[in-house]
Amino acid sequence: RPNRPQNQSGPSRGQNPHSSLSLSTRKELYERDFPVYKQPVEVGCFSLDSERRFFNDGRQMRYYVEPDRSPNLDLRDGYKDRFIKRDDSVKEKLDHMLRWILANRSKLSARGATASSCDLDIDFVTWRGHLTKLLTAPYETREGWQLAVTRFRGTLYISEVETEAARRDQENRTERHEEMMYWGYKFEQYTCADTVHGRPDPGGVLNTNEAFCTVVQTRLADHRLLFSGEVDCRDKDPNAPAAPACYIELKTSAEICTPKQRSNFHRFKLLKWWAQSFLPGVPRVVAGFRDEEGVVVAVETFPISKISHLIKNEQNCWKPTVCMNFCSDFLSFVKHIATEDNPSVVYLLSWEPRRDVTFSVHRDSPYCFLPHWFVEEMTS
Ligand code: 0WD
Ligand code: CA
Repeated sequence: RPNRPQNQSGPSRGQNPHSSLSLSTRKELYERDFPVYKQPVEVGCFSLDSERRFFNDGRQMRYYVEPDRSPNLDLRDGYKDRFIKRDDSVKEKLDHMLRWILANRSKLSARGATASSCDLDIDFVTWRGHLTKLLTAPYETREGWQLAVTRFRGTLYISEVETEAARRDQENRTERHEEMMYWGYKFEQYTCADTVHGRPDPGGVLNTNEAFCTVVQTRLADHRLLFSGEVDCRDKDPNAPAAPACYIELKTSAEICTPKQRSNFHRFKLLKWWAQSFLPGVPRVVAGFRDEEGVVVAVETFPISKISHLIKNEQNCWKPTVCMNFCSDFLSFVKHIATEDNPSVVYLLSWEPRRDVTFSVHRDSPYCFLPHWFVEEMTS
């Protein structure tokens, strides 16, 4: 099937929005009622240890410990001598999620534990981070993306492919930028304990191989979704609500000193924070505001449900409904084009800012991402 992008800009009311071979990201097209988004339900979790080994349990879960009022946390501490960085040249694709699916298959199939080999009761499997990119696309002006899609036994699997531009950026990172990427993890170390009554250990070695991920199930319009996202920590109060409502997302951001900085924070950063946590139903973000030297000088909690009110005073600001409607229409577009059920076929959806989403089809190519161990076990 040819990749034949059209100039036509769909979707719009009153016509089939997915009749063309491309999809517009223009925000005006998605300003309609908020689509149905079911409360995400945690169906499981998994952990990756200091050597990036998978465990089908919550052993890497951490507990939030609130820092002092005027904290003065030095985020540069330990960068040179107590930091083990995950090898990001290893592309893990969906592998950890697929392992989780195999270990928990009976929870997911329509017939439950009675049939181990039947199909999953799910339309889409992906990482939360990929969905975040879809939600923010109508407002993104800098970075494009490529998403590989494979239909296998009725379920559509979505896995990101690194763009050329992203690979170049990664190779050309400055030493300052490398160090600033460490700051976010360091803030986690200052605010998270390994046990419910424990204390954070800022003197320990920081290892970014370690991760705790939640797996949630939900529905967006008529799309049944299963996705996983990394969770920083949880509320340690024994009376806290069940997951995902007890989870807390941690962020660092430059301190805000001018009205211009505040406006940019609302228009760009809060969009990303909202999209990332709204998807899995994580109710709050705890932000550490740091100075130019990497010292956290203030800590503030942002309830996700209040973010859309906070931004209402900004001129031509982002709207949650546009994000969700675009995502929903994107998933409909994927269902429409990715028709061949075959683990060795990849539909590659590509997008650059100010362009439409287009696609190409690849058979037995390096884009294939469903591993043999997954295909075989799902088929047997
Ligand atoms: O392209 C990706 N996002 C991939 C992610 C490709 C292959 C694997 N992964 C997995 C890893 O297993 C990781 O544990 O990503 C998991 C996190 O997935 P996510 O929650 O869907 O990703 P996202 O929402 O983009 O990021 C959440 C956190 C980040 O925290 P901040 O506060 O900076 O948003 O996960 C970390 C990062 O700390 N993170 C990653 N960790 C490992 N590999 C990656 C990555 N590629 N991207 C972000
Ligand atoms: Ca975080």
